Amino acid sequence: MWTSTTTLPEIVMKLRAARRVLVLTHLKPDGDAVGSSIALVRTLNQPGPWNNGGTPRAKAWYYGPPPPWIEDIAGTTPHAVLGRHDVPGAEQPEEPDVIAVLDTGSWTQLEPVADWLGPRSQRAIIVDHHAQGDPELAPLRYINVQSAAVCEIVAELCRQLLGVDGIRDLPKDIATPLYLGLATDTGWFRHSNVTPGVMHTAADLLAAGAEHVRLYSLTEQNSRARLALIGRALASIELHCGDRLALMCVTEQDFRETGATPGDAGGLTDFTQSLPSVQVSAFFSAASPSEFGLADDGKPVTKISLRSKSFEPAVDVNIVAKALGGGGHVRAAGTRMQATIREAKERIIELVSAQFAAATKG
Ligand SMILES: [Mn+2]
Repeated sequence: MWTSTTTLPEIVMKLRAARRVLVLTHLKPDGDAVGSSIALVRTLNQPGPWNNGGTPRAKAWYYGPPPPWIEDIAGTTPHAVLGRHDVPGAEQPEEPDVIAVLDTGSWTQLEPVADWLGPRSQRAIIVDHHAQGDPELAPLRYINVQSAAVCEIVAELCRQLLGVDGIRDLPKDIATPLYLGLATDTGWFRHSNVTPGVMHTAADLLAAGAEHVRLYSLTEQNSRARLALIGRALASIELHCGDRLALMCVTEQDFRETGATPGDAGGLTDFTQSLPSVQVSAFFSAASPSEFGLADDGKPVTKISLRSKSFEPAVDVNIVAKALGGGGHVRAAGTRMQATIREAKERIIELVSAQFAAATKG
């Protein structure tokens, strides 16, 4: 069962007792993944009674193409960006006592380190807010699907680890990456996952000095290549299911001709949600097998991102993504298929039509 098996105070005890902690997160780390992992590493490396006066003992690993701003956020905080051919653990001969896995709990999202993590999974602790995961990945799991971002949970974890009264008392360099995760997972506080709790946490992080203006300009900038790619994507929009389903795509040719990279295709799924008739948005992007740690056997890979508006009849896009081997949340989910964009579109039309039919009946 994908449920919590532990509490934050118990995780705090384990982390405080650990001599070395490795922090892992999902492939192609986003703002929540990078923000939560950097915040936790900085917290564990803070000078304190639990780490012999401040010897750095925690480190984060990233894999899959990282966002262009990763070094600006991570700075000198111990971290490694593993390349496709890097062997996990080669540069870290000392074994971690605890492996903290943040913002995911599924083997497919940890593909590049799965072989390394497998025999060490008894030492892993998952902190996640996703609706699905692989329970056998770690015996200790703290999962809260109500949390808008894993950074919302990790903010409280950092508070308890440092033993401060409130989130507003966290050091500025810990508050800033936490704010990044909260902001990006809520679409800068616009999505349906925004709650009073999210705003309270955001306010506390701002009070702690989170550099929100720097974060926004750092992560929300467009390059000319990305704007050209957005132009291609907008030109590709198709409507189905009585204008309730919007499809948008970027092909391998679009990437080549605009000079855009896979990282430039982020956040495009939200564009078609601005059409009043649209309830479900699907975005298809040509991907290289290596992006997902797959062998390149010449088969095309299509990445699919799904969004659903919350008005009735509500469509659960997590069910759609799950049917294709992916997952996520009710309103935002994703998957990948070894298929052409055309084939992937057909499957999505089929699955979303079935969801509309079910929603109307129910
Ligand atoms: Mn997240």
